[in-house]
Amino acid sequence: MTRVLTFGTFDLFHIGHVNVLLRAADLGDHLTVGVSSDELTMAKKGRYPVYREEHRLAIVSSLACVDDVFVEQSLELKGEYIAEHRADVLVMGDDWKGRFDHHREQCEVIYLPRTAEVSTTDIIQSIRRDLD
Ligand code: C2G
Repeated sequence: MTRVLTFGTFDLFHIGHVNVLLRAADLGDHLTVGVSSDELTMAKKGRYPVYREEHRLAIVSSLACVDDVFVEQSLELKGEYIAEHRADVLVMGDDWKGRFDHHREQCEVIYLPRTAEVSTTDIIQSIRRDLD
């Protein structure tokens, strides 16, 4: 059984999130998703997510392609998370390309291309524009 692990904030859940999770699930038999905590998202992106942590976890865990979820507290704990969840494959979006290569000692590391022309930031901006 091949166990896949991936990470993300998954705020304002959109088609780019669906695509990466379906592709990650296709790489193995079991998919675990580390959903970034509100505080980690603030540290990564400089703003709190629109949807709070419990809601983002509930959305991601409700997907048929996702077997397990947990809260990702820090980018620096990847090695511990890989070991804890016995991951054979770590999947990341290619905006993180190269960043987690040192985990190749522990498991396979695959960067998947992002879906073009959709992002949480663009959705927030377009709602703001429409309200103005
Ligand atoms: N994504 C995508 N295409 C988009 C937008 C997002 O493929 N248009 C992917 C990202 O590459 C990532 C996942 O969707 O794999 C979640 O994206 P974010 O919520 O932006 O999360 P991110 O900041 O990449 O979190 O440990 C690392 C992080 O927590 C990764």
